[in-house]
Amino acid sequence: MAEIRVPDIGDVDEVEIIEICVSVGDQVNAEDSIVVIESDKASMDVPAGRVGRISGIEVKVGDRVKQGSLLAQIEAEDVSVAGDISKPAPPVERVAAAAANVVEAVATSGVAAQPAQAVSAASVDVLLPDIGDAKDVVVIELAVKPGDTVATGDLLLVVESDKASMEVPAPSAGTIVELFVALDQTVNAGDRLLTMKPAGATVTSPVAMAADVPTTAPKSQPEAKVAKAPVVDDAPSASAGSDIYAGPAVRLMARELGVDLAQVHGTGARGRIVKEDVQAFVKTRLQTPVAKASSGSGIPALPAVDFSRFGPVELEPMSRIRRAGADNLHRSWLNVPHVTQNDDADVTALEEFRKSLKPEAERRGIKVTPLAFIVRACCAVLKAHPRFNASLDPNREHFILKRYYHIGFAVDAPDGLVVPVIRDADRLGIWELSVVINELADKARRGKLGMNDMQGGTFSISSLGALGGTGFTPIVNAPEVAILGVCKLVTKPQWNGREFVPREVLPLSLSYDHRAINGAEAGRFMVDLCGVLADLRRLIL
Ligand code: CAO
Repeated sequence: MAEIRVPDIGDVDEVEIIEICVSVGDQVNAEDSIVVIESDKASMDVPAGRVGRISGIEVKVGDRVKQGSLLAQIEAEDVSVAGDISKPAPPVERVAAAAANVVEAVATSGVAAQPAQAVSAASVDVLLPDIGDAKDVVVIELAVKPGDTVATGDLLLVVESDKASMEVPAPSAGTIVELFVALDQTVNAGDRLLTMKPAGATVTSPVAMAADVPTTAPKSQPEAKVAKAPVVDDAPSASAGSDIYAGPAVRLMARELGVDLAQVHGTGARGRIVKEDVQAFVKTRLQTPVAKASSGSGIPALPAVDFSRFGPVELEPMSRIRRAGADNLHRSWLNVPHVTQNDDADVTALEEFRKSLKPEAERRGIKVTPLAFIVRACCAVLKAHPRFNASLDPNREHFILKRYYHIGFAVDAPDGLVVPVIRDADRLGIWELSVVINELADKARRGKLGMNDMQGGTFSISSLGALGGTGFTPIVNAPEVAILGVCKLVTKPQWNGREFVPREVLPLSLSYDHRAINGAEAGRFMVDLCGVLADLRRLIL
């Protein structure tokens, strides 16, 4: 039996118990919150500190407690790492003061502060690095466990967003002390993933770390940094942009259930959102009659049909990427007024030229398809028509014209449609473009695209040219404003004024956001694009 006591609370005399997160008999993990305490500056989750079963709770909501006060008892199972949780962490004046400053900085500026220096610096926390604009990525692979030794760069774990997966490597050689994440758990940039002891340091008890003074986790550190639990949650008066008053445990629960905490009414002290509020919110939503539910856009939902009444059916699971793709496409389709403009480009000369490159391409080991030429031509035409290489600002007051040309192209990968991005495509020649397209398509098909491979696109191309078709309506890859669909080139008779002559014709379908682009502008864009594809010499004009 071990005791859980109030850890070092810096220079604060007393704190209030504002939430009790467990009941007697609950099985808990080391990082699970037992209670939430609050001073006049910040609130703080007190973690269990080890794996075990809660055998007693000694406080109730509203109690005022001091550092070292008994909170709960636990029948601990975890005896692998030394540490006595019955003792509060020794007060450390210097760090307590630093931590108080951090809390103050968060409360006044709303900007995440760097953590104070660690007291017991033998262990370091590895945080999830910057993951671009992805949110709530899922841990899909854990490559290490406590006790494992790793070298710098060894794989620690793999996370996956809607679009891509990313490997998190060891920032230094050392020994894994404790994991704070599990498979399928959702994490965000700055979240603590694990603690490791760098080679040459002595092991620190995870419990001792959990009793360290509060601080904030950095939001987007590219590499692992020292940080300590428990994590401070902003007080109600804290930063703009963090109006939600809830502790980490409640936030985790909300993330797992897909609940937007902004919509949840808090019934805890001073309006704090507690677990019961999240549960009540979910219950209410589930009880909303399906027939009355809408898709969120005022569109009546389709009725659920039991198809097995009409014949045998089989359920085939949709991959995560396919589900996410479906959501993105639906969102774009509902938000963007689409218009599609079709045209044919005469690519007879282009095809002659491309075919003439074949021997050299073979020598170089490069496959050159029409796509590289289309990307190159699009860059030239986008420069002449900057609104096609733009986004609308959310207030609809400006076009955000992008002076870089990152061209996304749809790849039909086994797990679903993905759109890798060719960076600065306007600076690449046909050989380079062909290599990059092949590499990205290959990575996409093997499910190896990283977050960076998929971000920052300014215009997209969806080529079904190898398959067929004479035209289709590609869906704009919002927040981009236009996408070019490409179908199979065919030989067609063209009247040259005297006779019909065979020409190689490439069907193109440009879908665009009609809020950003007028029909006449789209018409001019297509005329110019067809002009460049018909005569590549225009690229050097
Ligand atoms: N017309 C006729 N033939 C074409 C063509 C076109 N428009 N585009 C490509 N081809 C030919 C290529 O030249 C190649 O022929 P060879 O094998 O004789 O050299 C063959 O078709 C196969 O090309 P590819 O598909 O390997 O290469 P690509 O550069 O044309 O396209 C990629 C690469 C990744 C875009 C493509 O493989 C792909 O995945 N397309 C599907 C995109 C998709 O799903 N879009 C729908 C998204 S929903 O809007």
